[in-house]
Amino acid sequence: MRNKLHILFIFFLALFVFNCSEDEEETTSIPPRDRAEQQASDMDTLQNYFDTHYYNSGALSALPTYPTIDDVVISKLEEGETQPPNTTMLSNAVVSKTTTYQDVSYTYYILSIEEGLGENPHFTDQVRVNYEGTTMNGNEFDSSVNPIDLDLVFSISGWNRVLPQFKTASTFTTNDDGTVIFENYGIGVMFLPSGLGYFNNAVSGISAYSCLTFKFELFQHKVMDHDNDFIPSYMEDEDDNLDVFNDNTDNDRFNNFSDNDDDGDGYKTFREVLYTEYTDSSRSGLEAQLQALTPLNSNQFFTPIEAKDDGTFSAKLITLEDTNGNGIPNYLDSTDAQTLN
Ligand SMILES: [Ca+2]
Ligand SMILES: [Ca+2]
Ligand SMILES: [Ca+2]
Ligand SMILES: [Ca+2]
Repeated sequence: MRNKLHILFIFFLALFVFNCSEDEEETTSIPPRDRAEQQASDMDTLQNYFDTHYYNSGALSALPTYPTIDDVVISKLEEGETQPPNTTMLSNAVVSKTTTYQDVSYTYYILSIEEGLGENPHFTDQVRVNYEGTTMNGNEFDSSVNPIDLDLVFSISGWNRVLPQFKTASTFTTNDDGTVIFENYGIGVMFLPSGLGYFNNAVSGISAYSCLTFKFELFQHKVMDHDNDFIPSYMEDEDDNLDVFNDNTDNDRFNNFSDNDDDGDGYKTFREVLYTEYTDSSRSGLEAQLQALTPLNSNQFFTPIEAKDDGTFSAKLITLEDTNGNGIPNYLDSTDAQTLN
C-alpha cells in the first residue's frame, strides 16, 4: 500500500498536463439542461445510492495503519441481502453540505474518514492529493497512481468546496530513495451532483449529467497567487462566492485573480500595496519573526513562507492602504494611487 506514496513530482505533473489536454479533445457538449431541475434529479440519484450502499466502517477503524483510499470499500447492498456486520450504510454516514454555484443552491455529501491534522487549503490553492473517481455505477473513470498536484481554481467546483473542509498531512518524511511518507492527512469520499462536476459535458469515461464520487487523500497545499501581484488568489474573490471567475474590478479581459493591475489605473497591484520582506536562515526562525509581529491590523496579512534557492526563507508583510479613506483599498480603487512602491 505504502508504495503508492512515492513521489516523482515533475514527471506526474507533466503526465497530468498531458492528460488534461487529451481530455479536452475528447470533451463534447450538448445544450445544457436547467441546473435546478437537474439538481433535483441528482438528489434522487444520490439518496438512492446512499440507501443502497454501505462502507467497511469496522474494518477501517480496526486497521493497524493509517487508512488509504484503497482501504475504503463501498459496496452495494443487493436486493434481499442482509447488511454485513461491522459496516455502515452510507445513508447513516454521509454529511450533507450546501453551497451556491451558478446561482443554484446545491447539496453535496461528504464521508469523512479522517479530517487530517495539518492545514485547511483555501479554495484557490494547489493541493497534492491521491484520488480515485467513480461514477455511481462503480466505474472508475480517473485516478492518481501517485500523489498529484491539482490547482483547485481549475478543478470542478465540487473539489474547491470539499478539499478546504479537510486538512493536509501534519508532517512527512522523505526516505533515502526519495519516496515520501505523509502522516495524519485528510482522507474522505465526496459525492457530487453533476452540477458540481462536469454537468452537461461528457468527459472521457463519464456521460453528461453524471453524479460522481471521489475518494481522496489530501497531503499538502500551496497558497496560490496566480498573477503574482502579492494578493493571494483566495483574496481575489471580491464577492466571496467561491468563484474567482466573476470578479473583475476594471472590467477588462482579466479577472482579478489573473490581473496584475486590478483597478486598471496603470499602476501594478504590487505597487499599490505596502510590503516588507522578512528573511531567515530557518523556517522556524522566520515563523518566530512573523509571530512577533502579530496581532496584525485588519488590513494586513503575511504572504506564504517561501523556501529560496539559497536555502533561506522569506515572507512578506502586506499592508493594504486606503489613502483616500473611501473603504476601497488603493489596489482596487482607480481614483486612489497613493501607495507606490
Ligand atoms: Ca467571486
Ligand atoms: Ca481585471
Ligand atoms: Ca490581481
Ligand atoms: Ca492598479
